[in-house]
Amino acid sequence: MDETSRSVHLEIRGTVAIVTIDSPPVNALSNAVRRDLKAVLDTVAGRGDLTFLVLHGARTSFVAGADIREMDLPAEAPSLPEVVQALDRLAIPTLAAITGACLGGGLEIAMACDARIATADARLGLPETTLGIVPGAGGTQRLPRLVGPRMAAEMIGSARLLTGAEARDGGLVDLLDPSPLAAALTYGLGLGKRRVSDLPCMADDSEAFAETVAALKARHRRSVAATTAIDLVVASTKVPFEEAVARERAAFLTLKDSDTARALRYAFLAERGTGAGMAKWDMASLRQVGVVGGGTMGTGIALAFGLAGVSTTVIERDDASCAAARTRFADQLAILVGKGRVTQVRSLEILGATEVSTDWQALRPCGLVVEAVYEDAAVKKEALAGIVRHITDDALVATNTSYLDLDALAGAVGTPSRFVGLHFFAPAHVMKLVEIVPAAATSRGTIEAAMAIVRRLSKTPVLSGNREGFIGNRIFDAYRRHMEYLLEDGADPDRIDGALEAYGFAMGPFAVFDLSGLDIAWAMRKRKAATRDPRERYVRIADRLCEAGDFGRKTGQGWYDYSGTERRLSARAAAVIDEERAARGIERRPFTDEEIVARALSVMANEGAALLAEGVAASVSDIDVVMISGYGFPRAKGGPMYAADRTGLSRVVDEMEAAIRAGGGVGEVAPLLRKLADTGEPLASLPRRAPSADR
Ligand code: T1G
Repeated sequence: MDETSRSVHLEIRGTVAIVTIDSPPVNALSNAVRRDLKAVLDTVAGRGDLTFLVLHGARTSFVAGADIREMDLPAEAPSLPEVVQALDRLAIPTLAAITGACLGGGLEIAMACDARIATADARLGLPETTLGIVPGAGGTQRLPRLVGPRMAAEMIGSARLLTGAEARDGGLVDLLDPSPLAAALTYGLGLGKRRVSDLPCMADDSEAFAETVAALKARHRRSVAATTAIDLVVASTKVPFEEAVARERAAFLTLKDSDTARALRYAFLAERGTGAGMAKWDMASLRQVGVVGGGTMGTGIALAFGLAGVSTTVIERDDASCAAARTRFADQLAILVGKGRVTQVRSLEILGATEVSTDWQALRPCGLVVEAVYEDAAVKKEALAGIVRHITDDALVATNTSYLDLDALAGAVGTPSRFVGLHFFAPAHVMKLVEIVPAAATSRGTIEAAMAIVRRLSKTPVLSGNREGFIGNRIFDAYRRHMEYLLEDGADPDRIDGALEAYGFAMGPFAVFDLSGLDIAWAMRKRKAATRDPRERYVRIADRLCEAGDFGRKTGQGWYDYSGTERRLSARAAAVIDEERAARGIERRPFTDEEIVARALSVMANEGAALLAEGVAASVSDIDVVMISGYGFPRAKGGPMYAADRTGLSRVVDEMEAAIRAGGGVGEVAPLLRKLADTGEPLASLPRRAPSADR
């Protein structure tokens, strides 16, 4: 007997019901899947001849959770709790056979079964809080009944995923098997009913539990979703199942429609949409990668490949530089081991797969070579010319650069169609963002390969036109300038940083300058001094700090003084700020947090609109991804373009006009921004297009 619906199949094999969820790419619980699954469960419930049911996912995933693409739309019946309830109430034993992702609503379904069999490398967890919501179909109540409230609070509060093996150790999975479906069919006959919802709540009055809860809530105090979820797990130790599930559902429904949850869903999809329309590239040719230059960036890039399981060869100029590169690489890896991000065994494998050498012949087997020498066009050209002499004709060549002109470098690569810019952010093995910058001659195939390779590194690739600053640094530079105007006009660095950090930035701009080194931007300003618009307001404070040798953290002092435990405005910075205000006859005025944030956001959105009009950025969402994944913009606010749409573009334009006045009248409101503000259309209405900017 075989009943088939579109996204969920029911096969009756003898007396066993095999239910297959089949909805590419990851079996998310869309309206259609919920409807079809409920129909199948109703069919099963109506039959008296079945002995047990096995639920599994087609292809590589079990179920990746609720369908994030549908969560902004009105919910359609049946709801996930209704589906979960139908599964929970079946009279026959039920088993979940789990491979791949079993996340969110997927795990809630698996926990509504009587037993779970998984592969050792399956991924199980409730990551809802990363989307600004709490589990909405019993997850906060069933998980603590299986793994205990302490572990459940930690898993849900921190959105921690477990491997199948860890889940078995924790009690979430009953059995590991490389073929869970086959195992389920074998073991199902002996299985009795064991509804998780019928298990008693595990009261826990221990001090350890109270401490865990308090520590978790403190750690996640900025996330309403996380603190609410932790409270719901605590409720599981005290409140009957039905009542607690009703509370959970109410919290889920409220949070689902919050601004934060909407922004986080947008960010999730924006990050995955950066390569929209690009063909898939076959990674098979990428068994080995070369990196020329074993400095901080080069070793970081090599480590990023090592972490992704790709062997690398790092080329340095002499034995001493090789030794230094090896030490740098090993030190960065050791930090990851220390933090528990990489096991000792894995770190030895990575070290074994990384060669550091002076022999350029070693680049021969590489499918890609990344040039990561000093950021200077002449030095880079020489390195690129050296690379092409030693590689095969089909190998790709990349340059790691943050501002150089790709077309100027492309001449050094004999066949520039295989050449592309990759702008990694430091530390390259940690930061998610990589800007992909084609030269005019770069082929589409090379761009597609670069996008795929960066994804393989579990990073987020964003395509940028070849224009000074690419996407991120162009926006950051405008942001820096305008924050310096606010500074000179009266808002001290700690005021500005405090306002932006309260908004959600990982770090305010002045703290970022101190971290990356004031000398870097100083050198850039000197380089550009000759071409700067003489009418542009120029704030000299940072230059004066540099002249005094204060480069930020690396010299112990910059905008802030790092001699104590707390961040304190440096005495020199305070004095220079006062002197410069006085020298320019500026009457200091106060700024509210709202004014500071509004200024920062409008400047970013304005520069973003200019980048779109110039064809440097392909889409509004790409710009948001750059700022979130490379510049610490709060994910929960969706990015500067998303935030501008929420604010309303007319207000953003008004604020930008004020910013331009503060900058001495230089610059303009991006015409695209003004046009949209006039017509009332949002930035989000702009279509994606291919970036095409030439210098
Ligand atoms: N909904 C819709 N699409 C999804 C999706 C989802 N949940 N998960 C993945 N996709 C799409 C993604 O957009 C991409 O599409 C493709 O799948 C591959 O994803 C009630 C409410 C599953 C580990 O938070 O963590 O359940 O670009 O590029 O690196 O309590 O995606 O190919 O068109 O990321 O192999 C909770 C989110 C939901 C899981 C796969 N679930 N997903 O990673 O590929 S809330 C999650 C992931 C919930 C209930 C609540 C990962 C992955 P396209 P990918 P990957």
